[in-house]
Amino acid sequence: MAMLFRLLACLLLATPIGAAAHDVEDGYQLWLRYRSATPQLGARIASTARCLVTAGTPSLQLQAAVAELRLGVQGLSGQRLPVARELCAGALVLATPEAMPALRALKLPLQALGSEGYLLRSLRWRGKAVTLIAANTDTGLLYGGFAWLRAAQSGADLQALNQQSAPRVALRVLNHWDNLDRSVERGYAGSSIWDWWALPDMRSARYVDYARANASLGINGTVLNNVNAKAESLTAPWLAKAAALAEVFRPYGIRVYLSARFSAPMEIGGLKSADPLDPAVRRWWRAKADEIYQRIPDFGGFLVKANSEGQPGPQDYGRSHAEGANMLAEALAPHGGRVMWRAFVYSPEVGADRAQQAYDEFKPLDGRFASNVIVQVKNGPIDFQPREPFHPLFGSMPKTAMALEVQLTKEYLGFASHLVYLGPLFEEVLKADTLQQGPGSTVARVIAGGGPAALPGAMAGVANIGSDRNWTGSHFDQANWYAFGRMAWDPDLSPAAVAREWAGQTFGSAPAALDEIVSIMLASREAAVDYMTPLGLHHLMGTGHHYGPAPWVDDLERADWNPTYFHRASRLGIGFDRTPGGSNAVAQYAPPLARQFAQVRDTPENLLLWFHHLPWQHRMASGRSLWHELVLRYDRGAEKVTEFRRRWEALRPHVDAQRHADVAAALVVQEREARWWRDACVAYFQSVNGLPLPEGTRPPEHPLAHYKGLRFPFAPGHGG
Ligand code: BDP
Repeated sequence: MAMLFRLLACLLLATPIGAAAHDVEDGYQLWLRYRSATPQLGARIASTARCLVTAGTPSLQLQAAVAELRLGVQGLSGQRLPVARELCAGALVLATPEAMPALRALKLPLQALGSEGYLLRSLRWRGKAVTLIAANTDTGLLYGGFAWLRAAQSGADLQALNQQSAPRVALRVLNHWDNLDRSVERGYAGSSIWDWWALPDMRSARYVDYARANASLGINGTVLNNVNAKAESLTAPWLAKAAALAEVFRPYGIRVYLSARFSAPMEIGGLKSADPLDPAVRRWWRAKADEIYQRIPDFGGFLVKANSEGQPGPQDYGRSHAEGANMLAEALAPHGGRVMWRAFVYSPEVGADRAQQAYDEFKPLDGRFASNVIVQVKNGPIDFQPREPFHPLFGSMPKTAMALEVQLTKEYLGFASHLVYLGPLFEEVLKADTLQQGPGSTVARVIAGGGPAALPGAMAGVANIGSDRNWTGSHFDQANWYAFGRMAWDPDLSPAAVAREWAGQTFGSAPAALDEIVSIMLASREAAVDYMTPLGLHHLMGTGHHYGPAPWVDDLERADWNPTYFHRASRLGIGFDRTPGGSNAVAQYAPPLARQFAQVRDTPENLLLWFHHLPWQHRMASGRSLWHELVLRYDRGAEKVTEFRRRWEALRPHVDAQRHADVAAALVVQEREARWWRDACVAYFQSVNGLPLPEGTRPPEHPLAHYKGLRFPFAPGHGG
């Protein structure tokens, strides 16, 4: 019996997405469950997918598209989708003009689709009603196939389709912070999905499902290893492992990249230096690039963290970031590879304001980077906080290709257990108008690249994926992977629309339940800001692991690692003065924004204490004092989570039992931790200002000493 049970468990665990695992709702299938909400919907889908017509020699990408459509249609309608050479009524036709020259006669706007875009159109062709999925390349067809499946699942009228879409951002790349021992820096979803030890010989079926999930969103690149990189990842045995993964991902339009350690020529090349101007070092990197491309012909390139948090870099030799990046760019250029050079740096000496340092170092280098270098900038000037203003480098380097880096793994937003949907955070930064090149120079425009210099652009997401059965450690964190991919493809998509798409495919619930799920998701990020760092506060998290609140910490090795450095609370007031009277970080923004942020009354309240140091008695727009407002926000955030928990409970009849229970359990944790955040921060700030709590406010559950005494030596994601 036990044996049988184990056998059954093995079979279930090995079931790929979309296969006959329909009765298991454990989150493994992500948004690719392919189940119809109603038999009517299934029948409608079947009537528009009676046969699948392709032309030409099927490339790997076309084969992947065909396999996915067959899997999807079978799942959604219960009908097989036969592949045919001749048109049938209700055909799905997958075609590029090259493979099917007859397509040209239809005069479709294919030019605008570029090499990855697609077009879906219901039309009559040769007397038959068909659905055309057209693109210029087979990768475009793959994306088009996924778009058709998405339309089918969201109840679109499949007989009147007329969509066309091309990615606005050229490179849409996941960054895995995965170590070679399979631990994951800031990973909260188990260990690395890359079973490095078993690779290259053993290739988990999961790699294919990973690639399918990414391709369904248009993600076209993945950096396999941690930015805090080990040189070993560039040695032959590790390149063989990377090559095996590249082979699995190729049919899905995904290129593999590696994080490169700047000092690798010394560590694995036996050289005495890694100076980017040393000819021997340059030769070494050129040979290394040649070796990589021999194994991985479509290798994407290197991601580099240099001279940041102790990592080696060009400044160790008195060279600039541009000189360092250009050396690697030169090695990759003959093969069409790129360097993603991170701007997350802060100098070894503690300067006036950590928020200013990346701009100070990189802005003067504009125009000095090789054309295949992309400078990768975090969304805000500090570090993936619940809320930051956009990074002032966006728009400030018009001659440089730029990437926006966001963090899907929620290091500063409650790890995997807090339900925090990041769509609104992505939107906030993407839509932020830098005003640097006149009105409308939004961050989205900057990373869309193009312009006279024809720069490429990119968006990178620090992955939240691990070996957990549900991939991301919690069901709702899948939505952050989803939103990253969809919004990198089209930064104009609204977080609400994306949430709805995701929830519809993931839970397949009835519309009323979907409204409720989406509404919780949309409120969740603001709730987290409120219970963690309201009104522009930032970096109040516990030391090292960043788990929970520790606003009192003031004794770290570097002053600018201390929460007290960031909030600057005293008996008199709170906040970081970044106006001309303070650090003058505001001057890094375009003049109208610099002026706006310099004035208390013009600064958005949600960034108030980011830019200003204010007395506790400062009058807020609500008429309340700053102190009262702060406590109120903390209360509001914590109460919101209690409300989410209640609302989720009411959704029980509409969500399958296991996933409902999983989310409910996580919400209990989130509710407890939101209160902990609120109580610890209120207790601490009160100990600093000595003011009474606003009338009717609940006192913290424990004295401050209790919160200060909490230790979490084994918190996840923090290698030490
Ligand atoms: C910080 C993380 C650290 C990363 C660093 C980075 O705490 O683990 O290495 O960002 O982005 O937020 O390089």
